[in-house]
Amino acid sequence: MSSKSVEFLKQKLTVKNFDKIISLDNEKLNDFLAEYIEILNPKNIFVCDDSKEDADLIKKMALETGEEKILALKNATYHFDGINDQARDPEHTFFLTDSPIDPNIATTDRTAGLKEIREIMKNIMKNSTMIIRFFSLGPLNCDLSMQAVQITDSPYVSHSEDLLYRSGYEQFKKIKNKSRFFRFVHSEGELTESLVSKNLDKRRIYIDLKELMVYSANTQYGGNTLGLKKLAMRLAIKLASEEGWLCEHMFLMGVNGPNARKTYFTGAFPSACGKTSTSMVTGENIVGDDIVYIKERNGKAYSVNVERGMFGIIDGVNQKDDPVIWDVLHSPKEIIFSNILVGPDNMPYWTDSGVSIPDSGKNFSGEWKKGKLDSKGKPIPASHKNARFTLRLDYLKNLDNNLDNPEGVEVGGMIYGGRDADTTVPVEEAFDWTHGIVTKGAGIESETTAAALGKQGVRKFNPMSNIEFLSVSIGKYIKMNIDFAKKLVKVPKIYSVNYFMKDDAGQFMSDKVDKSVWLKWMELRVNNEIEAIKTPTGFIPKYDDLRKLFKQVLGKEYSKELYEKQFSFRCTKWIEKLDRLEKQYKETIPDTPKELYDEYEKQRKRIVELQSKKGDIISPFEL
Ligand code: SPV
Ligand code: MN
Repeated sequence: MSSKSVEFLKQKLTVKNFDKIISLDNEKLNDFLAEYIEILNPKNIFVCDDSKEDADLIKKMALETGEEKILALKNATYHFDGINDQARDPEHTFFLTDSPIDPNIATTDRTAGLKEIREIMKNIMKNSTMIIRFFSLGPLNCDLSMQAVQITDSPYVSHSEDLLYRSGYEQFKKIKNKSRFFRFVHSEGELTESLVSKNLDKRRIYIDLKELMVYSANTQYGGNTLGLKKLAMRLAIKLASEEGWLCEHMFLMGVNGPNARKTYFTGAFPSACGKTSTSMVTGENIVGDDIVYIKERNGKAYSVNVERGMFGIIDGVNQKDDPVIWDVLHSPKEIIFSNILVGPDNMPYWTDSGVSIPDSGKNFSGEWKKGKLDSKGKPIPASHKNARFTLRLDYLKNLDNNLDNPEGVEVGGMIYGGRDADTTVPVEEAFDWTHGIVTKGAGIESETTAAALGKQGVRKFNPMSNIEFLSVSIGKYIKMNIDFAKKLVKVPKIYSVNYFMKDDAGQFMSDKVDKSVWLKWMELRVNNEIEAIKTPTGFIPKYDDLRKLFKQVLGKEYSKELYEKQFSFRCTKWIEKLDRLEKQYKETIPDTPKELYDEYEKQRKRIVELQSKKGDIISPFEL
């Protein structure tokens, strides 16, 4: 096959592009490119290396095709996805497998799926330019990183990936196992006059685990198209399960402790539940906000940010709560705004920014005026709830200096968050690793949000916030998390946080900025500097420690009353949570590890015992 592939590539590529491919000296790559050039049949082909010149060409293409347009903000552009292409599309995202993975994971027959997607993709690039580009997932020259190649006909996708990922053309030459790399094929398909994907009925995202390859067609939204993001994540989880490491839907950040100490935390939160804003908190250092690889080295857990940029939700970003992002979004930096409102002044606007929004402009629905209705008669918001900003992390003044460290950073703690109005306290430490993984990680339930198509506000179980991206069965995935610590001498501590607890009047009990205090508390705990109170579900802060931290970190008085409200133990609510989770695991996850049921049973016993002694809702002062 290979010499034939080389011949074919020679015919199809310009001398310069051909040389770029041949210099990579990778037969599998040659065969892959030859096969897909034949199927996709592009009008032009452009092979992009690590040079600034090539990256600039992609940006120019995005403007020339009109997929991105300039704003009145220097260096920033905007892009719209179609009105029905605003989020990840779980209904058309499938793993191609011959045998099912798990009742909760959508699969489709591999042979039929491949046939279908190849038909959909046949000649799909006949009027466009194919961009071939290489990336490194994770720092360069790092044993945790993975290499990848992306084919796309969308300069917007390629430009976004340029901001979000480390360019990896030269790294690709250094791959040791020449067949171990990820491959992504994307086409936005035919576009409408407004330059959005037209054939949404043929929108497909197909993941082929056997070949470590992903196909995505007739869509533009980043979560469906940026191969390196959630598509690569699914491939990585599979590979990690075979090789004994972890790929998690987690931020990575350094929390600054006393005497210039820094402790690194990873954090898993379902989409739109405060993950990005936690990783960006004032006074701490962000390494990444979405995806990490974690690996054991010398008995310790090391982690890297797979990305080097952010594809963040812009809805609600305001000057007071998100000062660092706010500054960048208003500075002459290379930023792509997507699905925001473009006002008559050609500036970007979004909901809940603290700035008043113009009554008219352009948005994902076309020309927009306040009161405009969609086809179902519902008002179209000025900016979409899932509108995003795409930018490089090195624009941020709170960026950690270890982002590109090929060693990664040592993980001190892991945090699991959710969106829970009535059960779990703002912050709590697990008793140990296994307890943490099964009750906190595998116990995440969250109200659904706008990051995926479908109904919002429904409580859904979401182990490690990773359920949408799992490529191995949930039981196996939980087990691989449990087992990971067996290799460790120094085991990270595990925490849960919940920013969404409401009081009887339906008001949130904590302030957005309070997360800083919870982080500082966890930092002190990881380093064994303070004591805590034991509850049936873990360790919670002592009032005096929090009072001091609120004063130090936020200059706030923290009252005993608020502490009591926030940290009271709610027996019935917790028993109900355990009931729901146990039912879920028993009924839908046949390979749930025994450790999970054992921990749930012990937890239940502890709660029932406490309830019989002290009643249903117990003040932390009585624990
Ligand atoms: C998320 O929704 O978790 C994101 C954005 O990080 S997406 O790329 O759509 O997955
Ligand atoms: Mn995410």
